[in-house]
Amino acid sequence: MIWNPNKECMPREQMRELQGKRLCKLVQYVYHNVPFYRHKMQEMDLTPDDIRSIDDITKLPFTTKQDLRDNYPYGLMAAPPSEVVRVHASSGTTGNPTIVGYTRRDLSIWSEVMSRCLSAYGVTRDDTFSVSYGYGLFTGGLGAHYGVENLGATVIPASTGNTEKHVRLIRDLHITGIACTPSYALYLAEVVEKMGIRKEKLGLRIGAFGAEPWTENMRQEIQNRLGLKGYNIYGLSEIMGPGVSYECQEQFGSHINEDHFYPEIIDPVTLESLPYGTQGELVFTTLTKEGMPLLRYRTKDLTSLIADPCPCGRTSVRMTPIMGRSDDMLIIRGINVFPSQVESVILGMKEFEPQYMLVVDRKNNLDTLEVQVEVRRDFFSDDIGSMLKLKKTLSDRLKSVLSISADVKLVEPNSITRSEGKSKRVIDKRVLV
Ligand code: ADP
Ligand code: K
Ligand code: ZN
Repeated sequence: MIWNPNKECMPREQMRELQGKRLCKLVQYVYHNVPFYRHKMQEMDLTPDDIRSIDDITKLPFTTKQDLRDNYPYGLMAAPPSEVVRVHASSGTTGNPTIVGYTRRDLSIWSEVMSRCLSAYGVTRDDTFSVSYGYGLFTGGLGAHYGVENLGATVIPASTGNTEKHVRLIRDLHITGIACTPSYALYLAEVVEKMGIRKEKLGLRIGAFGAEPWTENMRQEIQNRLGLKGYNIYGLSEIMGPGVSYECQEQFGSHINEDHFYPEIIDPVTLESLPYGTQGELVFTTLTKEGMPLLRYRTKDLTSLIADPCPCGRTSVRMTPIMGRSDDMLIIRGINVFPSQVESVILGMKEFEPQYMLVVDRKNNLDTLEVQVEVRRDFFSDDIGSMLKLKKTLSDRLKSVLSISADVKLVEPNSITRSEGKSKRVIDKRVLV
């Protein structure tokens, strides 16, 4: 059940020492290989020799998503191109997408940490595991895929889509585990029910759910309907991808693979470090990454850390479920959506007023996005044909920018509430209890 007891159950003092050693090495490495960090440290009057233990980490500069965008595509890469063997990207916004690169060693560490997660869930070499995160630039698919292989279970690279076929495969190939977003798991449950297949006939045992926030109620719902046990998996492309942290059988917080990803909690406004137990913004330093190592990367994810030892025997720090993001990003069906992306599309079309509203909901257990937009008076008409055409044009453009479909609702001029202070562009009806 514990993939690497040496690391996962390491005494705290020893872990701090290991982290300190790795941090010193990391700081030397980025100082000499990433001009961005060298300049930042020089501005702060820091040299690599000022970092002697893990406690010195608070002296180091933060890294933000904006820094990654400003250095698009490869500006923060520390390894030479000849050493980089894989590239992934985080879903882009109006600006540049975030590109991350991996060396061979990075990929093997990624598989290692993924195997730790899967073992904690109870996956063994006898399991057949379906990876139903999207394969592609997104880290979810390939990240989980190689973790399953590394553990020695059989991987079924199902990806997303074609859900009925997937359900038949689950039944026919005796698939016992599945990695996907919680939304997809619920959708899958519906399709199973529609196909008239009893969950007992499916034989699913373990679910690795993540890539978007989900609640305890959601867990119960999925478990009841699919007849499996659902475990949290957390990660982000900038740090590695899935496998940064994982739930054990206790399911009380997610264990962080802290020999590779050092966690801190800060106040997102003052940037001060916060003690264990306090809610704030999660920050990670990649202690061992070679391709694109990051110092104190601000995730914008809001959580708190638990340092007490876990009854499972692992000694690593745990993070509580993500409460939300410190910015306005929406996660719809596991895909990041920024209101500004929608805005850029709408403002790029002359037919519309710059007045819009995003209504996010959950229907039939799948996230839905409705984009309401005001048609300019001179374009508004009773001719249904022309309105339908306009609606389709906008839908298509939104789809290509957001990579998910939005339901467009054209409304009359002046029908969306104006605001006098900060505008509210999002109504999120998904109740997260
Ligand atoms: P993209 O940016 O392309 O969507 P990422 O995988 O980098 O891909 O997205 C990472 C973000 O997804 C995290 O910062 C977090 O906000 C969210 N996330 C991932 N896993 C979880 C989880 N288990 N619970 C809540 N949020 C999660
Ligand atoms: K290469
Ligand atoms: Zn535990």
